[in-house]
Order: sequence, then C-alpha cells, then structure tokens
Amino acid sequence: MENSGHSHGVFLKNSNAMDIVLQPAPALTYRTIGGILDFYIFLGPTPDLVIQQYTEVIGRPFMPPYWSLGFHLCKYGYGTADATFSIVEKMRELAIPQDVQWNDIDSMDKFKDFTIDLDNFALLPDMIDNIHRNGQHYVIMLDPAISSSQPKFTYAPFDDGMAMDVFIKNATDQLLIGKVWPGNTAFPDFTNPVTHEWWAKQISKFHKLIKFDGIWNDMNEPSNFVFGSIDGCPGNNTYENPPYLPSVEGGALASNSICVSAKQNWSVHYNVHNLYGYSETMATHNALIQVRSKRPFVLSRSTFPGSGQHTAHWTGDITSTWDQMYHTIPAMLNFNMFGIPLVGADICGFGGNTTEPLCQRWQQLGAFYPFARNHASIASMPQDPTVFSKAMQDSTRKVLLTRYRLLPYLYTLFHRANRHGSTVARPVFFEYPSDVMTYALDTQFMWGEALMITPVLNENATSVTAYFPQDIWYDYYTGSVVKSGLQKLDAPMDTINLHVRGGYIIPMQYPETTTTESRKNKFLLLAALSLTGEAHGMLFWDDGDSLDTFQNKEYEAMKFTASNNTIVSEIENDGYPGASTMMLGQAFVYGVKSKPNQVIANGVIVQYRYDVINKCLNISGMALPMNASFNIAWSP
Ligand code: MIG
Repeated sequence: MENSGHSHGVFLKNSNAMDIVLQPAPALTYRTIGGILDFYIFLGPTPDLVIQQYTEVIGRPFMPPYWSLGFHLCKYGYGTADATFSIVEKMRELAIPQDVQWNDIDSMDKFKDFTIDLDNFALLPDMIDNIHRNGQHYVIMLDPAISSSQPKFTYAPFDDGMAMDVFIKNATDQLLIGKVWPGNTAFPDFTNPVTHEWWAKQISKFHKLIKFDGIWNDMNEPSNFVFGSIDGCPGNNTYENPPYLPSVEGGALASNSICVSAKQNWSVHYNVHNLYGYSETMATHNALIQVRSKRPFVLSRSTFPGSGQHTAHWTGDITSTWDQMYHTIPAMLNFNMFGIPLVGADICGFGGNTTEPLCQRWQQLGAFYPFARNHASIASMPQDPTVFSKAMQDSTRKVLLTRYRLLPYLYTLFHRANRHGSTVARPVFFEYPSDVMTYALDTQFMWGEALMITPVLNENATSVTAYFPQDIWYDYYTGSVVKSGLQKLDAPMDTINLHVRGGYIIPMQYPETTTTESRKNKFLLLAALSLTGEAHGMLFWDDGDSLDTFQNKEYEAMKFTASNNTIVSEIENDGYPGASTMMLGQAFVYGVKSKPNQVIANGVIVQYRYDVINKCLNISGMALPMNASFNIAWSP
C-alpha cells in the first residue's frame, strides 16, 4: 500500500533457496542463491488489480467442484473404516452438514500409497458407495515417497516406477533412497513427463479399487525423516555446501528433505526443490481429470506461485489454541493474495487437544474458510462436531447451514477468481484502500465485496469489537443497521457476526446437509440497499462438477440490479443444461425506508412482510424462473 491509498506488487519469480529480509529503511532485501532474477512489477492501482495482474503471470486458480465447498471431516487415526463411517452416520443423524469424508495414511497397508489396510479398512469400498449414494464425496491421501524395500513384484507402484525410470537419482546416478512413513522410499521426479504417466496409471488402478473423488498431497516439500538420503549427501559438493546459506531449517539445504545435488528432469534439485509440491500437484490434478473426467480436487501442503491452478492448500500442522486460531486468518488472507483462494486451516486445530468452546468458535470461523475442513492428529482427542454437547452441535449446524446458504455467492466468487484472479476471502483493506484503519485488520475479513465476517477469537468472550469502514452495513441475520467505526457487537456462543455491505446483492440457496441436496432447492436474494436505494450482484451457476463449463458455455450467468424499488435480473449467459430448474423463491431487501403497499413479481402480486424496526422487506412464496430475466417491484 502506498500512502496515496494506491497499491502495487513486486514479484521475484525464483525457485531457489532465499532469504527475504525486511529492512527498517523501509526496504526488502532478497538474497537468492541461484536461478534467474525475473522481477515483475504490478501497478494495480487497487489491491484487487494487483492480484489480478499477479495471477495473470503465475496462472489463475482452478474452478473447484461445487462439493469441495461443502464441509469436510478428517482425522489421522480413525483406525478403521467402521470408525470412520460411524462419524459420517452420526453427522447425518444430527443433521449437521457434511459433504466430504477423508482418511489419512492409517487407511493404507503399512503407510504405502495405493494400498488399503485390509485388517481395518476392508470395508472402505462399501463405505464410499454409501457416501456416494448420499450425495457425498471421499478424499484419500497420497504421499509422494514410494516404499522401496519390499521384495520385487509385491508392490507395483515401485516396480512400475523402476521400469519407467521415474525416481530421483543422486549426484552419482544411483537411486536416492530416503525414509518416510513406509520406511525406505524413493522420490518420484514429477518434473519428468513420464512420471505423470506413471502417477496417473497408479491412480487409475487404485481408483478401480476405491472410488475416491479427491486427492490429498502431504509431505511434498519433499519431507524426509533422514538427512538427504539413507546414505547422507556428498560432502564436498557446491550444491550441498553453497558459499551462502539462507537461514533454512536445520542449517542445511538437505535437512528434513532430499540431497539438493540430486538430479531431476527440470534441473538439479538445488534449483527446483521449491517446485516439488508444485510439480506433484500438476500430476495429481491431471491424473484425476483422466480418471474421473470431472473437475479435480487436490489439496497440497507445499505450494509455489501458480499452484492455485492445480490445488487447494491447508496451513499444515497447527495446534489447538486460541492464538493459533487467530493466526489462521492472516494465513488464509495471504494465500488468497498468493492466487490460492481455496485455502483453510485445520478447524479446531491439528495438534494437541481442543476444548469445546475453542472448537465451537473455530467451527464458526472455519465455516468461512474458503476450504472448510476439521482435521486432527492421531494423538488428539476426536474433535468432529458429534463428540461435543448439544449446544455445540446446534451452533455448528447453524453456522454450517449459513455457509451452505451462502454457497452460490461463494461459488460465484470462485468463478471470478478463476476468470480474473480476484481474491475470494479478502482483507478489509482490499475494499477500502484509502482507509488506513483497515490496513492491519486481521481479526475480521470479507468474502468478496459484500460480506464482513467477524469471528470471536478470545476465550469466554460473548462480545466482539469490529471495525466498519465508512459505508452502510446491515446485520446479515436481522437487517438492522450498524454504524461505521469501531463497534462492540454481541456475540453469543451460538453466533458468528456477519454483516452485509449496502449496495450489494448476495445470491443464496436454501441449505441442506449436502450440496447435492441444497443444489436442488430454490434460490434467494439478499439485496442490501445503499443510501440511494441501489444494489447490484451476480450469480455464476453450472452443474458444479463438469470440466470447462465456462469454455463450453454450459453455465448461467446473471446480473441483479436494485434501484427505484425494483430488483431486476439480466441474463448474461443461458447455457447450463439444468437452468430451467433454477427458481427464485424469496428475496430480502434491507434498507427499505417505509412499508410498501404491494409487491409484484413478474406482474403477479406476491406475499411479503415488512419489519418496521429494522426496515427490511421479506418477499416470499415466489417461484420465478431464473433462466429468464425477472422483475420484483415494491410500491413505496
Ligand atoms: O508426518 O499423514 O500435515 O495433516 O495428518 C505427519 C499424517 C504426516 C502431516 C500432515 C497432517 C497429517 C499427517 N502428516
């Protein structure tokens, strides 16, 4: 941000190890130990334009499948398919929304990729069938390191990989062997096109066994339990011992990873270490397309500029503390600026044990992570919503239903990220670049232009102080107006504060406990009027799962405009094959100054209620086809 309120961006495109030091000057010093000095300057001048320009260079984020915007549950160490499934069932019984169930490495046979532990997870295929029959989805983990020390012909992924020559070699051209979960392992070189073929082949074979929908790429820094390799790394080697060493973890480049003198197709590992996860998720993304012929979902721990084209991201192993929960907000906002908008942290924390109040508040915050997954370590107590009190379950159901209701808005934001590179979850200053009070605000954030989210981040708090930039703001739930400036808001345990910005129209849909079901429901509009009685918004909609719906024009795109006591829609593209089932059932208009005498939708008188205290109009009982323009007018 410049003092003028304008902004710009600077990007050094370089994959080598580097220090970036913030100087008091103020200035940044980059010290990179290799590669090309490719600098880009993005002139903005708005923060949003800076990110649009940056993502034009690095690649725009992929369009996520609709189901991946639902709520995900995972834990390392469920132990059995039964134990996993009982949670899915309990979630259904309690009617708490869940779209996706995951398993971690404990579902594998001795932690080997592409295997199932038949003693404990033999029922996995049945569970996945059931999950699919209920309109839900399932994600597996694939670590990059491939077990290398079993007898020949007992583990095809390794044998095939040897035959196809996909594994990374050390400086003297022998197979580089490290140690990860399965024991001794080889590391696929995902910068080699042949490796992509091999990876897709393994994924396709495994998919015949279990019908997973998405893939989780962990340990892809790449992470290694031994230094460099089981034989260490060459001693007097300039790559391993460069003249300058940035302040890397463990005091050596190969620490917790593989030897940087190792050889890859793109270059020596020294140059492409930071692209390991990037290249792996490229391969995983493309393999999923080949295998499922649907929009892929990949989650990766390691990322690089441009990874947003192929993968979602989570922020790794955080602990279950109030302080770490707070830090997930800047992390999520950073990754939106990095062009990886589908990002979230492990809801309720990964390591350590959560408490019920922490998890309750974290479920509320996490319902507004673009990627919303509750995940915990093997040593942590179970922390899915089903294990807590009824009050906690009720508030989690409530906030997840709110998320599901808002998904058409979120999905539209993802479409805009995909087409133009804008952020989805964004810092408040992105919308108010001339208001310096917003610059350091990291305890609240926005979805797009229109929705302000203010979570509770402190234990025992039942109120929260929020900053509202100069504008007109409505309470999302009631439509009551909140004044600009610092405001103390009530925040009872069962509620997260949400506010809608005047001038915007938010498309919504009646929620169900899966997106498969909610997608069948009618839509709603929330029009938050500006002081002059105007508002606008848009909706992007398609089947949520097919590839390239935008390119093939198989989508609906429409604009909504409110002015002169009327909301009209305008169709920009009418190509979604299911468009005739899209109906508008209800519209809320916030900021209507007086009670209307009548409301007419497409020429017909419709029911409405007017809240004189909050000045809100609630127009219900409609069924307006959304694939044609409609018109809702209230007489003043
Ligand atoms: O060495 O697969 O960040 O989410 O549960 C730890 C087990 C490996 C680290 C991931 C975490 C995952 C865990 N993994």
